[in-house]
Amino acid sequence: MSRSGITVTEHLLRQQRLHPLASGAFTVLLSELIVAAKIISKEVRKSGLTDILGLTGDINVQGEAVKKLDQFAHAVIVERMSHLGQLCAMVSEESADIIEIPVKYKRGGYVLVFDPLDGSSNIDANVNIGTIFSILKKVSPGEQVVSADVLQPGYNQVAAGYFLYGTSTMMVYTTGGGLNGFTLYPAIGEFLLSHENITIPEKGKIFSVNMGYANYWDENVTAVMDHFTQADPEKGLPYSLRYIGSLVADFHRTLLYGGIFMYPPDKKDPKKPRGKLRLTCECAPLAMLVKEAGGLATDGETDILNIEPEEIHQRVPIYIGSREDVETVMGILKG
Ligand code: AHM
Ligand code: MG
Repeated sequence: MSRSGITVTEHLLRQQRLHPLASGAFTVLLSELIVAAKIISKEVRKSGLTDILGLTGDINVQGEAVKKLDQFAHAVIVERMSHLGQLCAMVSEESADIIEIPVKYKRGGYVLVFDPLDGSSNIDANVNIGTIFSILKKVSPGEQVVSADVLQPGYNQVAAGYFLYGTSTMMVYTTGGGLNGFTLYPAIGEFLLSHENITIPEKGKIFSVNMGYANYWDENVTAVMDHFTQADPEKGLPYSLRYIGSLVADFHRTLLYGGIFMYPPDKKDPKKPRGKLRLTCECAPLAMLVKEAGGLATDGETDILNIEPEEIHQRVPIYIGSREDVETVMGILKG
């Protein structure tokens, strides 16, 4: 039993005690990730005041402009997590290749997959951004890291979550036994339990999608949006449209208020025919969270958690949120 206001460390230790064989390695890993997020949060908070804001002039592996804070967040996480002894490898949205733990450090049995600063195109406008993470257990024997250790389907995740740098800094995470949210209390530097056992409403009143791409969608995707914009008050339609353009923030609102977030496939960029969002560091962790909350996530055909990744930066369409809304969309997409 939890109690509102307990620290995330106490919460992690309680979760650990529920698994008598747990070594504590996992708790150490998450605790260190929390320290990294506190450092990133502190830097994000002062971003408007320092020279750290702005473009570095570099392009990341996905061909997008990289902001300095993305690189800062990536570096903080890699540095702090490398020498812990609990990880064998990391995958970051900001790195083209798998980051193996250097041989000079002890290697452990977990893999950390993360998007260091999601929504970073919004930094200059002071809009909410966040860090998304997923934790997997190494599946191959021995010390060596093979692609199967990293390319695991979402249902293999042992934990997932995000840190949201918004009006306050929050951590939302699950290890499979429910979904809980913690808010950083800056005066004491601790995350305190503020959202216990989060559940998503069965059906919402908000849809979230980049409507600017309407002319790049297939007919079935257009039919989905026609559904949500219908004038039919008896069916609770139309839905309101909300789109921040920062996945972690759009997802957080969807989790708390209900409704659906969508990034469908579009013909805008021939290099990205399956949408923009990445399976391993964005969609799979959020799919684990929404499932814990009682919602659903699909690429239109397959549950996001059942997709076997073929490469670390693979992109997938996503429809995620309240169960009824996602089921409605799946029905429309089938035609
Ligand atoms: P990023 O990880 O490079 O910041 O890109 C992902 C972001 C998501 O946060 C957001 O949902 C999406 O890009 C918005 O894309 P678009 O501008 O195409 O709507
Ligand atoms: Mg990003």
